[in-house]
Amino acid sequence: MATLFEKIIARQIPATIVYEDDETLAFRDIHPAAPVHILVVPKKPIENITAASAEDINLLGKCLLVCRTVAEMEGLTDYRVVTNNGAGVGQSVFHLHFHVLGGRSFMWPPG
Ligand code: DGP
Repeated sequence: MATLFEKIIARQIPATIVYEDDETLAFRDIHPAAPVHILVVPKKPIENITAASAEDINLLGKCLLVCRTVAEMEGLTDYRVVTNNGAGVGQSVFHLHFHVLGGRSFMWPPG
């Protein structure tokens, strides 16, 4: 069954899309945890980092550079990039995504 993010990629569910190219999509998180909270996803349906394979190496790098692109588009110089890998650490949508968070200060380590 298609995940929520596959449906957003396919335009079956609306989202506020801020960036798209042939391999990735970036859209605003519906429950923002910061003034800027954007999700960067590969269009390829990879569940998470654990499920990625060696052939995904360029795509994973591309996703990180898209995180930088959207952060720059939002005027951020300092920002956090997070991926939750597995339900035990908070992954709720099983389509790989990178949270780009900014516009406020953050604690380290995260709670
Ligand atoms: P995670 O918990 O790491 O799997 O993050 C999933 C994120 O997806 C969470 O921050 C909320 C966001 N989200 C859930 N449903 C929707 C939706 O329908 N639209 C958008 N734009 N974001 C969603």
